[in-house]
Amino acid sequence: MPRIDPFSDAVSSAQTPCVGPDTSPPPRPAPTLRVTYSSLRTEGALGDDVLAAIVFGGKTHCPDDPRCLRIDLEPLAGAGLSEVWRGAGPARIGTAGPIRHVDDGQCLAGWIELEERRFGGLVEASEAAYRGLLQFHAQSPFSHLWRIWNFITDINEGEGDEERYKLFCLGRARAFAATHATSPGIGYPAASAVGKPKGARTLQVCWLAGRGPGETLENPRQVSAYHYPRKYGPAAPSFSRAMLTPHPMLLISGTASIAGHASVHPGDAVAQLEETLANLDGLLRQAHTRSGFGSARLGPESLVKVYLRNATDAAAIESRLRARLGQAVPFLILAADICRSELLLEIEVVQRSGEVLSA
Ligand code: 3EB
Repeated sequence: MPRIDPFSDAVSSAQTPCVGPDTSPPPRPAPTLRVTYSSLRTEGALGDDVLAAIVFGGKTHCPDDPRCLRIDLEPLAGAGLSEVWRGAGPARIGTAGPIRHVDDGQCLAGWIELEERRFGGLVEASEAAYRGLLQFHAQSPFSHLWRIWNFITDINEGEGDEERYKLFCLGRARAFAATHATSPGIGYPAASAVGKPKGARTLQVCWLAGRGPGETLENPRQVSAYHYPRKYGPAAPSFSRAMLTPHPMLLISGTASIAGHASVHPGDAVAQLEETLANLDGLLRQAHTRSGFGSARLGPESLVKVYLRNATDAAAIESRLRARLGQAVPFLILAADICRSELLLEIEVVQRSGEVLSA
């Protein structure tokens, strides 16, 4: 199979800003995107500033509201907490074919769920989902894709190039390659891609986009995912390590125990946690020194979500993370499979505030 690297000629530097076809300057005042882990009360409506409320697992209450989305990953810590994204309000709700979206005039939350069998397989479903969302955003005022979450059933099933994560990557890369022809220079968003351990083969893709460009960041400790060598699959993963939005808010991609491009500490979840935290530190330092963002550390400004393969590791991971972050920092641990079978966990972070120190 030919290798697909749609941006090999377009993105010469990891710090290339994410620039889409809409070149108008970001509107003033700055958008007020916020995110919290909150308990959604059983009664009462969501506030009109809520863009999206993501409910995890089968037991947590999900209000009957089109802005709510259930993700079938069971919480192992932080049960009952939902991820609530708020904008400037009031939220406007819309659909475009299979895409559901909510915006506040500045930022947009969108999602799409596709049944794989209706597309003939995961490559095709993945390509369809990404073609759909990329085309939607090419015509939308929210032309800058900042952050994408991918939820894939049985992500480690299949051998070699047929492993389902690699099939997903191939479909995604094809869609980016096709769209690249019409939107040169669009940078890869930050992303997470994790496995749903049970349930129907429905590909769920959720995202955040904005009117203004973000700045992509790469991790000095890691090879950029879009430059991973061939042995990890026929198409390298299409994502950036982090996206600094104009708010400013740093959206850090799912980060795992990968040094360079190799998985390290196989079989040892605690060692993988330490390596992952070192990777997160590397990214936060990069955001601080290169872009003047934030305090360069995990702390009260951080919103932390752990995807954990084995529930038996939850207690050890929770206590070490609690010791590292302190009592005040909320975090979620969700039971999920990780894209490489030897990886036991993946952590994503939203670094919410932080001053911009340089202009
Ligand atoms: C990694 O660093 C771990 O394919 O969208 C993390 C975040 C990972 C996003 C994706 C994959 C993705 O390669 C896996």
